[in-house]
Amino acid sequence: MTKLHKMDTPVFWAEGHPGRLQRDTWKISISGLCLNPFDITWKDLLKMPVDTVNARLTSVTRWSVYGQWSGVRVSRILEMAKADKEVNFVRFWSVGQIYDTSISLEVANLDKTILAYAFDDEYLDEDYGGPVRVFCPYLWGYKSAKSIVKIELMKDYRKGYWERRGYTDHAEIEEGEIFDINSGRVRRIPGGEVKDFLDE
Ligand SMILES: Nc1nc2c(c(=O)[nH]1)N[C@H]1C(S)=C(S)[C@@H](COP(=O)(O)O)O[C@H]1N2
Ligand SMILES: [Mo]
Repeated sequence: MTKLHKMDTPVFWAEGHPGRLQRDTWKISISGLCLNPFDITWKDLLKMPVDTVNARLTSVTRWSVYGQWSGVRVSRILEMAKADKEVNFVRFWSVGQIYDTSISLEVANLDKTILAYAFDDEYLDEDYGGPVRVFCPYLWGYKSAKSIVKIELMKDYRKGYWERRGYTDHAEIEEGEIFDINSGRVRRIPGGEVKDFLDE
């Protein structure tokens, strides 16, 4: 059992659980408005410098989990793709390509926005978006698409799975109460990336 399981972190698969996925043959295609579209494999990702982020995944359904996420910064991938000047949004597609979500290029390029493959030094399993998922602590969790197979560079915004169903396009984390998985307590968050609690 991984740490995320032990802490009883919710497992969200709105489109249905994908079942077993193979790390060794995992491949993410980077396409859209760029000079150098390419595929990146699990092995390629592991050869890149490791970017480690100590931060929280916080769901609009009012829970938040803290830990050490590691992987590769999305900005490194965008640099390799040589994005065109007109790119404004980055769209992430999950396995099966039913679930997608997009973030602004600006947020995609922030340091803590990563393609994550591990949590607290354990590889992510399928429940939590392995082999590779987006981890973006700045925004509500629905922007952190799991089990990524495709990254698309776009000029114009497209609503994703949850945005079409009414969640905001910007996904800014709002002040209010959340259940903190790490402490097992309900706590108040200030809004924006969750770093501290208001009741500390
Ligand atoms: N493919 C896919 N990615 C997804 C989701 C989903 O339903 N399917 N749910 C999102 C939401 S709403 C949240 S809060 C987080 C939850 O991550 P977890 O299931 O690993 O806890 O994943 C996000 N990524
Ligand atoms: Mo969520």
